[in-house]
Amino acid sequence: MISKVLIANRGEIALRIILACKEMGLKTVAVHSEADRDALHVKYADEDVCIGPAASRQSYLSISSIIAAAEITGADAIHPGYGFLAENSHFAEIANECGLTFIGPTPEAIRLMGDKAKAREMAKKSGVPILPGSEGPVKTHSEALEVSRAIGFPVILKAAAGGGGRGMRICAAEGDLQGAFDTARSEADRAFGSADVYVEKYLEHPRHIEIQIFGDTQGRIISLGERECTIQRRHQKLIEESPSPAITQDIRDQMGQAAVQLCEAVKYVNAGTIEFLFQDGAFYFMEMNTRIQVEHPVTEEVTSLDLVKEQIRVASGLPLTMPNGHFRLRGHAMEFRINAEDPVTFAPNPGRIREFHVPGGPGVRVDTAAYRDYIIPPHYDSMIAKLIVKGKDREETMARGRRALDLFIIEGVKTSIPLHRAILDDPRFIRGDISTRFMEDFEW
Ligand code: MV4
Repeated sequence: MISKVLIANRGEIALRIILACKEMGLKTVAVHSEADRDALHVKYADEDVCIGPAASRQSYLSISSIIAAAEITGADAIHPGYGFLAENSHFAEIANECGLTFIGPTPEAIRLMGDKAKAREMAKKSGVPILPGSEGPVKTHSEALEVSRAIGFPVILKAAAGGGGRGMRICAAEGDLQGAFDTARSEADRAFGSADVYVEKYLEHPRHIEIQIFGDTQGRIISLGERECTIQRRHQKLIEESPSPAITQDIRDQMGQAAVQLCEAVKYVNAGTIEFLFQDGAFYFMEMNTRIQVEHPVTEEVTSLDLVKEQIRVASGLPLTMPNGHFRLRGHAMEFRINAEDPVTFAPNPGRIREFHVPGGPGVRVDTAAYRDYIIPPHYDSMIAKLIVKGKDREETMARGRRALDLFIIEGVKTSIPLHRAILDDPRFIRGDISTRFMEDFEW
């Protein structure tokens, strides 16, 4: 059994994990960089260990420092959160070898799904729809050309070791292919240490819809419905919601079944997300994320589950608490990622928060590690709070979103609150008529 959990992360997700541990009667260990001495996760944890200087590479990404902190404090489990080492199979492996329970999937599952070309092959083998494209990576320009001609332009080249939008190149026509192939490969090589790229038919106006899944060590795998994550900018999600206004119960069942099939094929354990592109009534596998995600609260609000507690249960070898049978989403939820950034240019805007007041009232949840007079360090990402609202339907949820954003007070740093408020007044957003292009056309 787990009795002390080391949280290998910072910010709101470190806090979120501490809350789950407290409810389960587990002790917590925070790790922090020199820049995070005054961070809330350090104050809230039972014990804390400084693991290095501000730079992530020397602290939150330092496997040896984190494992040493676990040994010094006698922690018996590690929760990686999201980002940092969450999808590092080597970290999961070392934790396990040191006798620490990694609260997440197996190193093998992380490694397999981290290779996006292999994940695509696995999806195809398990009967999950994929877009037309290459079988595995394309090694030469002429191979890329052959595949592209067969499936028709436009196509997209994606780094096999990439994901989340990094290392992609769109090709409108044959003439673009040579250049795109070369730059995609060299970018992929530099960014991920592998030049492998694969080809896919490019969809012009898809939605990004993902399925939350969960597996336990008894071999049970369940789908917990979808999240609509189409509103993004530069591959950063801005707003997520569940259910998606575009998904019927029939499509939800089909996507859920496809996601479960893939997870069964890889014997997946713990929380995971299967990302799909959805366009013209059809869905296609895009990639799988082997971690708890930023937007998990949206699913929690429509399922009444605590996904972080389920992660810890499953890692302890206990079965999932969800009853067998069909899972129905109840009500509607939306999450707004509030970043310390210029809402127009999106440039990060770290510094001291002079005033901080979070909204409350019916249907409002705020996940944050920020407080008044907190100094946002410049070394990490700029998300300082997640506002999650829920209601009986999408309309009530949006009304609560407008009300909560209007009453959210953050002074001293610029934030994305005004941008979210403007999106909530956009007729296309209100109709649910969106695609991944939404922010390109958005004017305010
Ligand atoms: C695509 C696509 C269109 N067609 N693949 C972006 C994130 C990465 N996971 C894959 N991405 C895309 N892949 C095909 N075959 C369009 C995107 C894409 C996108 C997807 C989801 C949300 C926002 C996006 C913004 C630009 C491109």
